[in-house]
Amino acid sequence: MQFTPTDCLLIIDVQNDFLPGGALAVPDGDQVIPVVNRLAQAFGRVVLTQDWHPREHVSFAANHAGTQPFGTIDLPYGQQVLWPVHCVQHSAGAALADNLDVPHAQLMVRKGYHPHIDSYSAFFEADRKTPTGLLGYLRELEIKRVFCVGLATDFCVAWSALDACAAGLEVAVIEDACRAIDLNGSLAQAWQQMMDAGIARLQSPDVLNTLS
Ligand code: VGL
Ligand code: ZN
Repeated sequence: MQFTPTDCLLIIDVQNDFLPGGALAVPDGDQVIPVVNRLAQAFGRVVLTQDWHPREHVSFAANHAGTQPFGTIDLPYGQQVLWPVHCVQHSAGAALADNLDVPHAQLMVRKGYHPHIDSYSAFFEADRKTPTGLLGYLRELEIKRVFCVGLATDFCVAWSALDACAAGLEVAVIEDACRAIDLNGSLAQAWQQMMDAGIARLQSPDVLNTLS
């Protein structure tokens, strides 16, 4: 695969709280790091996202009396999964993984900072209307193709990939550079939605071995 200046690697939420031992640990989440580092070397354009919640965030079970993490509640914008407190602004858990090695990343998009709306997607908050600004950035730089990697496959990666696709970008998800939470079948459902949307499901060796 030939990378061009119109390609972008989008590295989603590779943050301490999503790694083993973190507040919302994704199983084997740390295993994406060497894969992401290797992939990143092949891209000139790299964008990072950072889940970045205020302590009073609506997605935290701890902020809704009588609820438990991994349950759901209905909010004005739809159903919201309740999570353990995670990625609190300025906390160590919100920091990017120490061994993530992408010095050439140009932009970091923070998301989920509004107290009353979650934002799995790097493009739009959970109301599906409020933009983060990432689409405008990519459009101004004439990016045509986005490769999504990171955590978690079935939440922030899938929602970002689906929004990028709906915005008219060509989208691939590099499966072995992602790990999933897999809550009540969410991983299979996410792949089904991504396949239906025409998103490419790639493996990192396919991507890297074909580099010139
Ligand atoms: C994520 C749940 C809550 C993710 C973020 O990065 O996939 N999942 N916040
Ligand atoms: Zn979150």
